[in-house]
Amino acid sequence: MRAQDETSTSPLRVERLSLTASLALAGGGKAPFAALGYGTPHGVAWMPTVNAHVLSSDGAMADVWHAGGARIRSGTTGIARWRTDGHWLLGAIDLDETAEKQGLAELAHRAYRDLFKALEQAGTPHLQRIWNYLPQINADGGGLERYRQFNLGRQEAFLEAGRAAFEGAPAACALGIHQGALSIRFLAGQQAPLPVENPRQVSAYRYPETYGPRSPTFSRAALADIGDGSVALFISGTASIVGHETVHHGDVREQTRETLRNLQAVIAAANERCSATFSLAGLDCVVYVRHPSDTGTVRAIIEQALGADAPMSRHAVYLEADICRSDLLVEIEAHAVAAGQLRA
Ligand code: 3EB
Repeated sequence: MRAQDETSTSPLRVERLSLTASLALAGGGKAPFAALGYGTPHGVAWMPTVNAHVLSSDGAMADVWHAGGARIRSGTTGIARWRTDGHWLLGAIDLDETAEKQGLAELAHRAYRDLFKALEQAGTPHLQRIWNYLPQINADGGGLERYRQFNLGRQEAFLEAGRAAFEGAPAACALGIHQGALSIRFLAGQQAPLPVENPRQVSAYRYPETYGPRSPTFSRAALADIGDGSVALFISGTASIVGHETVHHGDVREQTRETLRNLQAVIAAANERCSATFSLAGLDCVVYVRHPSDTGTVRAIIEQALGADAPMSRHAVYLEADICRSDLLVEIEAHAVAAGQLRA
């Protein structure tokens, strides 16, 4: 391999592990590149966590990301902390609103401004995927729902930074947590991923104004070349929305079924854009359930649809969270890796 190739490739990999198994990776004092914890302890620098109750019986879990670069650097940019191997970056922002004078729109704006600065500073300019967790997402924040305030500040920051706020926006999810900090996690790299939309849904960045003065900033999914002949599929938070409207109000069973149809549709659209073949059954997903008492019902429908032995059924992490529309009861986000290449 030529020296140039060595510096230009750094395969990215991900594995979903129990808390114990993921912490064991850090034995010998060498932490992995980075991880996203679900119900994991606070204060593990390489494993930012989500302040949400884990509803699945396996307890705390983590998606551990491995990056191929030889040297891992960590840093902070304003309120953003990050780790990079020089090719990939995983960052986190945790902003305690109670200590701030600003409203959520301003805080989201500030958080994303620092996020973009961090990407520039670390030399990994392209966002691959974002995870947003907002305390009290559906609560009113002075005449405007907090999620809608968040959308205001987020879109403004994208526009100000000259980043794609419509076509080409990164894949993302935005969930509500009961308490804690405004938490944003982000994965970035050196090449722009390929955005994917869902033909059953209006693009979220084109939602009509009835959903708020500024539209949400995300694509339905994104495909990324992650090296060594593999493609990653990042699927944004997906819910029971057809067109731009919530369907199956108050019916968690049908909302789950509609969500699975939406996931199927976005996977089919993604498969058109690459030579890899992704399937619903093979996703590593996080299932966000508004009412913990619905967990058994949601799980039963997923297992009915895919079989209890499907990797998606076995690896799913269930978290208690509010969804960004108060009429949504369930949302699923996911990632998967498969052999193949992006189509030009
Ligand atoms: C939806 O389809 C459901 O604001 O970043 C899904 C994924 C949702 C991402 C976001 C919101 C976001 O509109 C909500």
